[in-house]
Amino acid sequence: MPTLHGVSASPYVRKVQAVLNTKGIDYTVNPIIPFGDKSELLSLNPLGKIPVYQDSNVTLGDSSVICAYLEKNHPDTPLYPMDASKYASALWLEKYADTHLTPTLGTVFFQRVLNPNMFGTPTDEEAVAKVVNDDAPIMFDYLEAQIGSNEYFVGNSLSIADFAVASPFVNAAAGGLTLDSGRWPNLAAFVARIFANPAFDEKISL
Ligand SMILES: N[C@@H](CCC(=O)N[C@@H](CS)C(=O)NCC(=O)O)C(=O)O
Repeated sequence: MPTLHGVSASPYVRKVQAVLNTKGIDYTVNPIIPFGDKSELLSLNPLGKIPVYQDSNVTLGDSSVICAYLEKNHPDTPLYPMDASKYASALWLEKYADTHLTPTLGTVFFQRVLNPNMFGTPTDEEAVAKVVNDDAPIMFDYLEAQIGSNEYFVGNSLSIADFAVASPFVNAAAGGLTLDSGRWPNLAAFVARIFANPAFDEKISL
C-alpha cells in the first residue's frame, strides 16, 4: 500500500490527501513533521519537506508532482481538465495557491498556532496584521474575481485548483483568519463548499 509521509496540518499534505481520497486510493500515513531531526525526511526528500509519497515504483516529493503522478496512474475521477486552456488555468491556480496564497496564510498559522504551541515563541502580531490587512485581501480579491459565481474555479467541475486554493484556508482559520463573506461572498461560499467535500480532510492535529 502507498505511504504518504507528512501531517495534514500541512496544506500541501492536505491537498494530496484530498486527491487520494477523491480517487479512492488506499494509503497509509507516516506522520512525519518537517521540524527538528530531519534525517528520516531528508532520506526521502532531499528538500526536507513534506509531503512525500511512496509506492512500489516511486518516492516523490512536492505535492504538485505527487498529484500529477496520481492523476496519470488513476485517471478515473479526473482532477485535471482535458481542454488545454482549462488545464493550464488549473495548473496556474494550483501554482498561485502553492507559491503565494499558502505561504501568506501560513504566516498566520505559524505565528498564531505553531509559534506558541509548538515552538514556544511568542506570536508576532505585526506580521499577522500585515497579512490580514494588506497581503491576504489582495489575493482574496483576485480569487473572488476568478471564481465569480461559478461553483469551482475551472470549467465548472472539481479540479486540482480547488483543493490547492481551499487547503490553506484550513490553516488560516486555525489562526483566526476567516473570510469576510460580505466582502468575498463567492470565495467564502467556495471555501465552505470544499470544506464540506467528503474527500477534503480539513482536520488539523498538532
Ligand atoms: N512545494 C512543496 C512545498 C512543501 C512544503 O513547503 N512543506 C512544508 C510544510 S507545509 C515543509 O515541509 N517545510 C519544511 C521546510 O521548509 O524545511 C509542495 O508542494 O509539496
